[in-house]
Amino acid sequence: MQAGRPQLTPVPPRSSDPLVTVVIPTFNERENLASLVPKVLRLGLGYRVVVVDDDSPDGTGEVADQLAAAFPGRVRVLHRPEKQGIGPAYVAGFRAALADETAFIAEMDADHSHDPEDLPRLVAAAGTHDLALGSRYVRGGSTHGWPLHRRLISRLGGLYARTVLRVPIADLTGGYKVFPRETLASLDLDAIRSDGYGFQIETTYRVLQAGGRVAELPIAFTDRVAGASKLSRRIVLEATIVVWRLRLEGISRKKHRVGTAGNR
Ligand SMILES: Nc1nc2c(ncn2[C@@H]2O[C@H](COP(=O)(O)OP(=O)(O)OP(=O)(O)O)[C@@H](O)[C@H]2O)c(=O)[nH]1
Ligand SMILES: [Mg+2]
Repeated sequence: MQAGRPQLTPVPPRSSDPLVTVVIPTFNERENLASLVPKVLRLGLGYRVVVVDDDSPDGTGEVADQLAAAFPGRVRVLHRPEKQGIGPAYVAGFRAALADETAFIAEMDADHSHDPEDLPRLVAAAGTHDLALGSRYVRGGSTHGWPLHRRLISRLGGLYARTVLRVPIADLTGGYKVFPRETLASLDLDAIRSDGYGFQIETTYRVLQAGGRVAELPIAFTDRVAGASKLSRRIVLEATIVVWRLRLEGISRKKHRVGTAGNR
């Protein structure tokens, strides 16, 4: 494991550092997590990580514990007893993040598809909006390394969700987001039951429904570095149903205010 040199004394962040808690759900991401977490922590002393591991058979949970020991006070690990899906993992991680002092809560995949270097830009946008999305499908955004069928599922899924929900968001299914604390605290996390893509659609949609301003910033998304995909037919099917549940809840009637933060 390359968890970096242990920091013996936790260093309190300077008041100028924004406190950002990055929630990373993991299932069999041993190799990826060991190299990702130090990259996130290097962004600044205000950055913290919460890993939510669902008892990964490959020992990701132990790697996460080693990272927590190597970076005391900056890495927390939630161990859940079994694979329960990315949606419930995020909800558990969000609750843990909100229980601590933090100004922003970020979510990102463990597999290096999301570049930590984009985080400060997303955090800056979240400072002036109610949610900042890392977007593959706005000008300047891109996807690398995905085969045609993955690109099609993603593109068509996004188009479908956007059309049914009538929201002007180019990347509704992406999982790289930064919430200001107040936004996340105001969401009824108990009410969010969806998983996978559905979870990403639902959280963004609920922010819009509450009148929140959402910024979409371009990111370069890269196919996972190591490990296997957890995308399944069930996750795609669930998302197609979630979109209609949200629409039929009648919550699409409110006015949306959407801002773009552009390339900052
Ligand atoms: N805790 C937890 N994490 C999960 C679960 N399913 C997926 N994840 C994690 O959620 C993140 C996104 O999952 P991915 O498998 O990368 O899904 P994807 O990005 O749609 O697909 P690929 O990148 O092609 O594999 C990764 O960090 C996974 O390890 C789960 O059931 N529980
Ligand atoms: Mg991935």
